[in-house]
Amino acid sequence: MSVVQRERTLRTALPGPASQALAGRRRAAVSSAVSVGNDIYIDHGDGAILVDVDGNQLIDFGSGIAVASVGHAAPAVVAAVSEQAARFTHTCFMVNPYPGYVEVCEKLNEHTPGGHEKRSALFNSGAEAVENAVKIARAATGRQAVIAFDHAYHGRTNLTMALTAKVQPYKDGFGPFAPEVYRMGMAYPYRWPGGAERCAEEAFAEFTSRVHVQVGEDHVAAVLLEPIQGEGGFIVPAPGFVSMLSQWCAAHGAVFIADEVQTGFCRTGDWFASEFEGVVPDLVATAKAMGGGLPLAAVTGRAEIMDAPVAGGLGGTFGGNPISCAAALAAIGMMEADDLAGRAQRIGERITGRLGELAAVHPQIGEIRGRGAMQAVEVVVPDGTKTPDAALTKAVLAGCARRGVVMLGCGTFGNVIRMLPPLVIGDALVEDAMDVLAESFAEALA
Ligand code: PLZ
Repeated sequence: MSVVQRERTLRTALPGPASQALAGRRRAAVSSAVSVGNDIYIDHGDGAILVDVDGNQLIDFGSGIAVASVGHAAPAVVAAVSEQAARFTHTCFMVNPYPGYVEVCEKLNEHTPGGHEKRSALFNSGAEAVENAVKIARAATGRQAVIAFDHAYHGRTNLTMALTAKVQPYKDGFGPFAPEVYRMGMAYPYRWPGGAERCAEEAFAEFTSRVHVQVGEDHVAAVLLEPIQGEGGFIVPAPGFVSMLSQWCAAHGAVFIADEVQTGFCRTGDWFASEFEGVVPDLVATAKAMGGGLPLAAVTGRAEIMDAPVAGGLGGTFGGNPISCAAALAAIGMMEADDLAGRAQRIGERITGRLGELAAVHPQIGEIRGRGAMQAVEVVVPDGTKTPDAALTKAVLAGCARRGVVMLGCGTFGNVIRMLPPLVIGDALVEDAMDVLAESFAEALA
């Protein structure tokens, strides 16, 4: 099933006839509320290549939203999954525990920031991890208020919808939302009214004063932040903002929760993005890449906080499924053995080099930002106003899709193109995908 040549090859126009037939069946069978970026149906994958049902080979620059960091059908993951499936697929850890769950928790405690004593608990999805982190913080502090930020994305369950900032499409028609969630301004350098240099200090000053006026410091159970915001537009907080928030939490007895669901597991060039500023979060929520493509999520943190909820207070039927744990151990093993964090840095350098060339000819690229293999461009009207250009963004993404490169958009204003290739991608595929991005920009602007 592995591909003969790891390269982009198109046999049909995209989407091809077999994909188009499936698209018709999808419209008849699948709720239209679950939308699809491109109706290109996948048959199998290999590394950073996805092969569709018409035999076209696509370059994956999205990794299924930052999941396939170790690549598609990584042999170590395939072997671990097959082996575990033949042993047993489920017992429920709360009924009959098994070694894999414990081993994944040990790995999480080892790799997350900080040398303090830690504990972990496993769940199924990023939203579930974030929601449990809030439960744990509330149990540990005896407080209720949770602070989240503009442009934040934390999930689609009721509590995480309340924590997510963007209304359209995530919250539209789905209220009422969970109470005791307070939203503060994000230190978003590109759009900070006072300019990027003053962004961290001013955003933090605004944070402290608004918390004092609206919430009361003693009521804050947790401050929840993505160390680089993902869905909100790959917003890298102004330097210093993350550490100021974490210090504020320490000073006021609040739990600092880093949502590393998208940034975690080598994506940004470190095991976790919090490490970049030397921040040690009290709790870290993880999911996505840790499972090597299988659903698995976790909360990891200070032992005294993690052990605060009542015994039996955390759990779930499927949390820490044995096959997901086996896949995670194989994926984490690859990250360790192949230094995928180092690889993410080099991928990032290659991508930003190419993006710099592109920005030099297209003033529509307002900003290039990101870290490691998590890079993006913000697309604007080139008249000095920074007006978001969602239409151009959409046209460029459509051009990439037609040429066989899976590239994702994001951003509160729908005007960010993000690059999240598998960390095992080869240089030639990165270059080819960046050529396609350049062609798609040129075409959309012609
Ligand atoms: N926290 C930082 O990025 C998931 C969502 C895509 P789940 N991001 C992709 C969509 O439209 O649903 C995400 C994230 C951060 C939490 C989550 C939620 O993770 O595994 O999707 O629940």
